[in-house]
Amino acid sequence: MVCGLAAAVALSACGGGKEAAAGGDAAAAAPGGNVLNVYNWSDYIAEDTVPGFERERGTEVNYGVFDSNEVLEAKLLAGGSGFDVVVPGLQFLGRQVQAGVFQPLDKTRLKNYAGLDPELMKRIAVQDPGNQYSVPYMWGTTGIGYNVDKLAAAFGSTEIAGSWDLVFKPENLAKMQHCGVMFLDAPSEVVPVVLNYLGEDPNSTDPAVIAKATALLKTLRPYIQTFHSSQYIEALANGSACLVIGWSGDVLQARDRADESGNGVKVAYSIPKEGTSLFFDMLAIPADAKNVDNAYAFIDYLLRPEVAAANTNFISFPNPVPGSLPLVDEAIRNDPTIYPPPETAAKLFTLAILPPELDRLFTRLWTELKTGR
Ligand code: N2P
Repeated sequence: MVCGLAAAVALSACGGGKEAAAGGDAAAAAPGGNVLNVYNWSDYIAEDTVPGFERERGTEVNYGVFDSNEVLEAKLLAGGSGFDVVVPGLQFLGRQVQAGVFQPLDKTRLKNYAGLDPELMKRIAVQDPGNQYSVPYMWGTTGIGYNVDKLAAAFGSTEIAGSWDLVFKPENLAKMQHCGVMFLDAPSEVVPVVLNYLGEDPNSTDPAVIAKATALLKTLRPYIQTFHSSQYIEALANGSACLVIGWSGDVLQARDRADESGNGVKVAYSIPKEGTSLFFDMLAIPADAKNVDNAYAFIDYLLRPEVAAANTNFISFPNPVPGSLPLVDEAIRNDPTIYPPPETAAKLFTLAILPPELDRLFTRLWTELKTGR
Protein backbone atom coordinates (compact mmCIF):
# COMPACT_ATOMS: atom_id res chain seq x y z
CA MET A 1 0.00 0.00 0.00
CA VAL A 2 1.21 3.46 -0.84
CA CYS A 3 0.35 6.20 1.60
CA GLY A 4 -0.83 9.53 0.30
CA LEU A 5 -3.67 11.88 -0.41
CA ALA A 6 -6.09 9.31 -1.72
CA ALA A 7 -5.11 6.88 0.99
CA ALA A 8 -6.78 9.01 3.64
CA VAL A 9 -8.97 6.06 4.49
CA ALA A 10 -5.88 4.20 5.53
CA LEU A 11 -4.73 6.94 7.86
CA SER A 12 -3.84 4.62 10.67
CA ALA A 13 -1.15 3.13 8.48
CA CYS A 14 -0.26 6.25 6.52
CA GLY A 15 -0.34 8.79 9.28
CA GLY A 16 0.54 6.82 12.32
CA GLY A 17 4.06 5.89 11.47
CA LYS A 18 3.20 2.24 11.14
CA GLU A 19 4.60 0.12 8.42
CA ALA A 20 2.69 -0.72 5.33
CA ALA A 21 3.63 -3.14 2.61
CA ALA A 22 3.42 -2.45 -1.09
CA GLY A 23 3.38 -5.25 -3.58
CA GLY A 24 0.17 -6.70 -4.79
CA ASP A 25 0.46 -8.08 -8.30
CA ALA A 26 4.11 -7.17 -8.54
CA ALA A 27 4.90 -9.70 -5.84
CA ALA A 28 3.93 -12.45 -8.25
CA ALA A 29 6.19 -10.96 -10.91
CA ALA A 30 9.15 -10.90 -8.58
CA PRO A 31 10.13 -14.45 -7.81
CA GLY A 32 13.44 -15.30 -6.23
CA GLY A 33 13.48 -12.51 -3.69
CA ASN A 34 13.64 -9.57 -6.09
CA VAL A 35 12.62 -7.05 -3.48
CA LEU A 36 13.31 -3.56 -2.24
CA ASN A 37 12.62 -2.33 1.29
CA VAL A 38 11.90 1.38 1.44
CA TYR A 39 11.22 3.44 4.56
CA ASN A 40 9.93 6.94 3.82
CA TRP A 41 7.95 9.69 5.52
CA SER A 42 4.18 9.23 5.49
CA ASP A 43 2.15 11.17 2.91
CA TYR A 44 5.25 11.76 0.87
CA ILE A 45 4.86 10.04 -2.51
CA ALA A 46 2.39 9.95 -5.40
CA GLU A 47 0.05 7.00 -5.56
CA ASP A 48 1.52 5.48 -8.71
CA THR A 49 5.22 6.02 -8.00
CA VAL A 50 5.91 2.74 -6.22
CA PRO A 51 3.57 0.63 -8.38
CA GLY A 52 5.20 2.20 -11.48
CA PHE A 53 8.64 1.11 -10.28
CA GLU A 54 7.40 -2.37 -9.44
CA ARG A 55 5.87 -2.79 -12.89
CA GLU A 56 8.90 -1.48 -14.70
CA ARG A 57 11.52 -3.43 -12.78
CA GLY A 58 9.56 -6.51 -11.79
CA THR A 59 10.54 -5.83 -8.20
CA GLU A 60 8.36 -6.12 -5.13
CA VAL A 61 8.62 -3.00 -2.97
CA ASN A 62 7.95 -3.21 0.75
CA TYR A 63 7.12 0.39 1.53
CA GLY A 64 7.01 1.46 5.16
CA VAL A 65 6.34 4.89 6.58
CA PHE A 66 7.36 6.98 9.59
CA ASP A 67 6.70 10.54 10.67
CA SER A 68 9.73 11.37 12.78
CA ASN A 69 13.47 11.50 12.28
CA GLU A 70 13.89 10.15 15.78
CA VAL A 71 11.96 6.99 14.96
CA LEU A 72 13.96 6.38 11.80
CA GLU A 73 17.23 7.05 13.59
CA ALA A 74 16.50 4.59 16.38
CA LYS A 75 16.02 1.85 13.79
CA LEU A 76 19.13 2.78 11.84
CA LEU A 77 21.39 2.99 14.89
CA ALA A 78 20.13 -0.34 16.18
CA GLY A 79 21.46 -1.88 12.94
CA GLY A 80 19.92 -4.64 10.86
CA SER A 81 16.96 -2.43 9.97
CA GLY A 82 16.42 -4.39 6.77
CA PHE A 83 15.90 -1.18 4.81
CA ASP A 84 17.50 -0.58 1.42
CA VAL A 85 16.45 3.05 0.97
CA VAL A 86 15.67 5.49 3.79
CA VAL A 87 14.87 9.21 3.86
CA PRO A 88 16.27 11.02 6.92
CA GLY A 89 16.25 14.78 7.27
CA LEU A 90 19.64 16.24 6.36
CA GLN A 91 20.46 17.33 9.91
CA PHE A 92 19.95 13.75 11.09
CA LEU A 93 21.66 12.18 8.09
CA GLY A 94 24.74 14.27 8.89
CA ARG A 95 25.22 12.60 12.23
CA GLN A 96 24.16 9.17 10.98
CA VAL A 97 26.94 9.40 8.38
CA GLN A 98 29.35 10.07 11.22
CA ALA A 99 28.00 6.97 12.98
CA GLY A 100 28.73 4.85 9.88
CA VAL A 101 25.11 4.08 9.09
CA PHE A 102 25.28 4.61 5.31
CA GLN A 103 27.29 3.46 2.33
CA PRO A 104 28.84 6.09 0.07
CA LEU A 105 26.85 6.51 -3.12
CA ASP A 106 28.41 5.49 -6.43
CA LYS A 107 27.12 8.36 -8.56
CA THR A 108 27.94 6.49 -11.76
CA ARG A 109 24.99 4.25 -10.90
CA LEU A 110 22.61 7.21 -10.90
CA LYS A 111 22.22 8.41 -14.45
CA ASN A 112 19.84 11.16 -13.37
CA TYR A 113 22.29 12.55 -10.81
CA ALA A 114 23.33 15.35 -13.20
CA GLY A 115 19.76 16.65 -13.12
CA LEU A 116 19.97 17.69 -9.47
CA ASP A 117 19.96 21.42 -8.70
CA PRO A 118 23.65 22.38 -8.22
CA GLU A 119 22.84 25.24 -5.82
CA LEU A 120 20.85 22.93 -3.60
CA MET A 121 23.62 20.34 -3.71
CA LYS A 122 26.14 22.93 -2.56
CA ARG A 123 23.94 23.82 0.39
CA ILE A 124 23.51 20.16 1.27
CA ALA A 125 27.25 19.51 1.04
CA VAL A 126 27.70 21.53 4.23
CA GLN A 127 26.25 18.58 6.13
CA ASP A 128 26.99 15.74 3.70
CA PRO A 129 30.50 16.74 2.62
CA GLY A 130 31.07 16.14 -1.07
CA ASN A 131 27.46 14.92 -1.31
CA GLN A 132 28.95 11.52 -0.71
CA TYR A 133 26.16 9.68 1.05
CA SER A 134 22.85 11.11 -0.08
CA VAL A 135 20.74 12.78 -2.72
CA PRO A 136 17.79 15.01 -1.90
CA TYR A 137 14.27 13.68 -2.30
CA MET A 138 12.12 16.68 -1.35
CA TRP A 139 12.46 19.85 0.69
CA GLY A 140 10.13 22.22 2.43
CA THR A 141 9.45 24.49 5.37
CA THR A 142 7.93 24.26 8.84
CA GLY A 143 5.14 26.78 9.23
CA ILE A 144 1.59 27.49 10.28
CA GLY A 145 -1.40 25.56 8.98
CA TYR A 146 -4.81 26.98 9.77
CA ASN A 147 -8.52 26.85 9.21
CA VAL A 148 -9.26 30.08 7.36
CA ASP A 149 -12.78 30.62 8.69
CA LYS A 150 -11.96 29.75 12.31
CA LEU A 151 -8.96 32.07 12.32
CA ALA A 152 -10.95 34.91 10.77
CA ALA A 153 -13.72 34.38 13.32
CA ALA A 154 -11.27 34.56 16.22
CA PHE A 155 -9.18 37.51 15.00
CA GLY A 156 -11.38 39.41 12.53
CA SER A 157 -9.04 38.49 9.64
CA THR A 158 -6.34 35.96 8.82
CA GLU A 159 -3.56 38.53 8.79
CA ILE A 160 -2.09 37.29 12.03
CA ALA A 161 -1.13 34.00 10.34
CA GLY A 162 1.74 35.93 8.78
CA SER A 163 3.52 35.98 12.14
CA TRP A 164 4.63 33.36 14.65
CA ASP A 165 2.91 35.65 17.20
CA LEU A 166 -0.23 33.70 16.37
CA VAL A 167 1.22 30.50 17.76
CA PHE A 168 3.85 31.68 20.21
CA LYS A 169 1.86 34.28 22.17
CA PRO A 170 -0.28 32.38 24.68
CA GLU A 171 -3.12 34.92 24.50
CA ASN A 172 -3.41 34.29 20.74
CA LEU A 173 -3.14 30.53 20.96
CA ALA A 174 -5.84 30.57 23.65
CA LYS A 175 -8.27 32.00 21.10
CA MET A 176 -7.88 28.92 18.91
CA GLN A 177 -7.92 26.35 21.67
CA HIS A 178 -11.63 25.59 21.24
CA CYS A 179 -11.17 24.33 17.67
CA GLY A 180 -8.03 22.22 18.05
CA VAL A 181 -4.34 23.14 18.21
CA MET A 182 -1.69 20.62 17.14
CA PHE A 183 2.11 20.83 17.25
CA LEU A 184 4.67 18.63 15.53
CA ASP A 185 5.83 15.97 17.95
CA ALA A 186 9.59 16.55 17.78
CA PRO A 187 11.82 18.89 19.78
CA SER A 188 14.32 18.90 16.91
CA GLU A 189 11.68 20.50 14.66
CA VAL A 190 9.95 22.89 17.08
CA VAL A 191 12.75 24.20 19.34
CA PRO A 192 14.79 25.83 16.51
CA VAL A 193 11.70 27.63 15.23
CA VAL A 194 10.96 28.98 18.72
CA LEU A 195 14.58 30.08 19.20
CA ASN A 196 14.52 31.88 15.86
CA TYR A 197 11.30 33.65 16.92
CA LEU A 198 13.01 34.72 20.15
CA GLY A 199 15.89 36.21 18.16
CA GLU A 200 18.30 33.49 19.25
CA ASP A 201 20.46 31.25 17.08
CA PRO A 202 17.97 28.57 16.00
CA ASN A 203 20.71 25.98 16.08
CA SER A 204 22.07 26.94 19.48
CA THR A 205 23.42 24.05 21.50
CA ASP A 206 23.71 26.11 24.69
CA PRO A 207 21.36 24.61 27.30
CA ALA A 208 20.72 28.09 28.75
CA VAL A 209 19.52 29.31 25.35
CA ILE A 210 17.46 26.18 24.71
CA ALA A 211 15.84 26.75 28.10
CA LYS A 212 14.39 30.00 26.75
CA ALA A 213 12.47 28.02 24.12
CA THR A 214 11.33 25.55 26.75
CA ALA A 215 10.06 28.34 28.98
CA LEU A 216 8.02 29.81 26.14
CA LEU A 217 6.64 26.43 25.09
CA LYS A 218 5.47 25.77 28.65
CA THR A 219 3.31 28.90 28.57
CA LEU A 220 1.62 27.52 25.45
CA ARG A 221 1.08 24.02 26.74
CA PRO A 222 -2.46 24.51 28.13
CA TYR A 223 -3.72 25.37 24.66
CA ILE A 224 -2.10 22.53 22.70
CA GLN A 225 -4.48 19.64 22.22
CA THR A 226 -2.19 17.15 20.48
CA PHE A 227 1.45 16.60 19.63
CA HIS A 228 1.67 14.54 16.45
CA SER A 229 3.66 14.78 13.25
CA SER A 230 1.25 13.38 10.67
CA GLN A 231 -2.31 13.21 12.01
CA TYR A 232 -2.69 16.95 11.52
CA ILE A 233 -3.20 16.48 7.79
CA GLU A 234 -6.48 14.67 8.26
CA ALA A 235 -7.41 16.74 11.32
CA LEU A 236 -7.06 20.03 9.43
CA ALA A 237 -8.91 18.57 6.45
CA ASN A 238 -11.89 17.34 8.45
CA GLY A 239 -12.05 20.42 10.67
CA SER A 240 -11.07 18.74 13.94
CA ALA A 241 -7.92 20.91 14.14
CA CYS A 242 -7.81 24.59 13.27
CA LEU A 243 -4.22 25.60 13.98
CA VAL A 244 -1.02 23.58 13.61
CA ILE A 245 2.72 23.85 13.43
CA GLY A 246 3.28 21.60 10.43
CA TRP A 247 5.21 21.02 7.23
CA SER A 248 4.37 22.95 4.08
CA GLY A 249 3.25 20.19 1.73
CA ASP A 250 1.38 18.36 4.47
CA VAL A 251 -0.78 21.39 5.19
CA LEU A 252 -1.40 21.87 1.49
CA GLN A 253 -2.41 18.22 1.20
CA ALA A 254 -4.91 18.92 3.99
CA ARG A 255 -6.24 21.86 1.96
CA ASP A 256 -6.64 19.61 -1.10
CA ARG A 257 -8.30 16.85 0.90
CA ALA A 258 -10.82 19.29 2.33
CA ASP A 259 -11.51 20.76 -1.12
CA GLU A 260 -11.99 17.31 -2.62
CA SER A 261 -14.31 16.21 0.16
CA GLY A 262 -16.55 19.24 -0.37
CA ASN A 263 -16.90 19.65 3.41
CA GLY A 264 -16.50 23.42 3.17
CA VAL A 265 -13.34 23.49 5.32
CA LYS A 266 -10.78 25.99 3.99
CA VAL A 267 -7.16 25.30 4.98
CA ALA A 268 -4.14 27.52 4.33
CA TYR A 269 -0.41 27.49 5.01
CA SER A 270 1.81 30.39 5.99
CA ILE A 271 5.55 30.91 6.24
CA PRO A 272 5.67 33.48 9.05
CA LYS A 273 7.55 36.71 8.45
CA GLU A 274 10.04 36.04 11.28
CA GLY A 275 11.36 33.14 9.22
CA THR A 276 11.44 29.43 9.79
CA SER A 277 13.35 26.25 9.16
CA LEU A 278 14.06 24.82 5.78
CA PHE A 279 14.46 21.06 5.66
CA PHE A 280 15.88 18.64 3.14
CA ASP A 281 14.89 14.99 3.22
CA MET A 282 17.64 12.79 1.84
CA LEU A 283 17.69 9.44 0.04
CA ALA A 284 20.39 7.16 1.40
CA ILE A 285 21.34 3.48 1.37
CA PRO A 286 22.18 1.84 4.74
CA ALA A 287 25.60 0.21 4.89
CA ASP A 288 23.99 -3.17 5.54
CA ALA A 289 21.34 -2.95 2.77
CA LYS A 290 20.75 -6.29 1.05
CA ASN A 291 19.20 -5.07 -2.19
CA VAL A 292 21.66 -2.46 -3.32
CA ASP A 293 21.04 -2.73 -7.09
CA ASN A 294 17.35 -2.15 -6.56
CA ALA A 295 18.11 0.69 -4.16
CA TYR A 296 20.12 2.52 -6.83
CA ALA A 297 17.45 1.82 -9.43
CA PHE A 298 14.74 3.23 -7.15
CA ILE A 299 16.71 6.37 -6.26
CA ASP A 300 17.48 6.95 -9.93
CA TYR A 301 13.82 6.46 -10.79
CA LEU A 302 12.79 9.08 -8.19
CA LEU A 303 15.21 11.53 -9.82
CA ARG A 304 13.57 11.22 -13.25
CA PRO A 305 11.94 14.58 -14.06
CA GLU A 306 8.57 12.99 -14.77
CA VAL A 307 8.57 10.93 -11.56
CA ALA A 308 9.78 13.85 -9.42
CA ALA A 309 7.09 16.09 -10.96
CA ALA A 310 4.36 13.52 -10.33
CA ASN A 311 5.44 13.30 -6.70
CA THR A 312 5.53 17.07 -6.26
CA ASN A 313 2.12 17.43 -7.91
CA PHE A 314 0.71 14.92 -5.46
CA ILE A 315 2.37 15.92 -2.19
CA SER A 316 2.95 19.67 -2.73
CA PHE A 317 6.58 19.53 -1.63
CA PRO A 318 9.22 20.88 -4.04
CA ASN A 319 11.70 18.42 -5.49
CA PRO A 320 15.39 19.05 -6.28
CA VAL A 321 15.15 18.30 -10.03
CA PRO A 322 14.86 21.56 -12.01
CA GLY A 323 14.05 19.58 -15.17
CA SER A 324 10.80 18.49 -13.53
CA LEU A 325 9.47 22.06 -13.23
CA PRO A 326 7.80 22.26 -16.66
CA LEU A 327 5.82 19.18 -15.62
CA VAL A 328 4.83 20.58 -12.23
CA ASP A 329 1.29 21.99 -12.06
CA GLU A 330 1.29 25.75 -12.54
CA ALA A 331 -0.62 26.32 -9.32
CA ILE A 332 2.11 24.51 -7.37
CA ARG A 333 5.00 26.08 -9.28
CA ASN A 334 3.64 29.56 -8.64
CA ASP A 335 2.67 29.03 -5.02
CA PRO A 336 5.03 31.13 -2.86
CA THR A 337 4.36 28.95 0.16
CA ILE A 338 5.73 25.95 -1.77
CA TYR A 339 8.51 27.65 -3.74
CA PRO A 340 9.41 30.62 -1.50
CA PRO A 341 10.42 33.78 -3.39
CA PRO A 342 13.88 35.24 -2.61
CA GLU A 343 12.64 37.66 0.06
CA THR A 344 11.03 34.77 1.99
CA ALA A 345 13.91 32.40 1.29
CA ALA A 346 16.29 34.93 2.85
CA LYS A 347 14.53 34.37 6.19
CA LEU A 348 14.79 30.58 6.11
CA PHE A 349 17.45 28.81 8.12
CA THR A 350 18.84 25.32 7.68
CA LEU A 351 18.75 22.97 10.62
CA ALA A 352 22.28 22.10 11.73
CA ILE A 353 23.45 18.65 12.76
CA LEU A 354 22.17 18.10 16.27
CA PRO A 355 25.04 16.99 18.50
CA PRO A 356 24.14 13.60 20.02
CA GLU A 357 25.04 14.90 23.51
CA LEU A 358 21.97 17.13 23.32
CA ASP A 359 19.60 14.21 22.72
CA ARG A 360 18.98 13.59 26.38
CA LEU A 361 18.21 17.25 27.06
CA PHE A 362 15.80 17.41 24.11
CA THR A 363 14.07 14.20 25.14
CA ARG A 364 13.68 15.40 28.71
CA LEU A 365 12.37 18.83 27.84
CA TRP A 366 9.92 17.35 25.38
CA THR A 367 8.60 14.77 27.83
CA GLU A 368 8.20 17.49 30.44
CA LEU A 369 6.36 19.68 27.99
CA LYS A 370 4.00 16.96 26.82
CA THR A 371 3.20 15.69 30.26
CA GLY A 372 2.80 19.26 31.53
CA ARG A 373 5.45 19.03 34.23
C1 N2P B 1 6.04 14.14 5.14
C2 N2P B 1 6.63 15.37 5.64
C3 N2P B 1 8.06 15.29 5.74
C4 N2P B 1 8.61 16.57 6.04
N1 N2P B 1 4.66 14.04 5.35
C5 N2P B 1 9.60 16.60 7.16
N2 N2P B 1 10.75 15.95 6.94
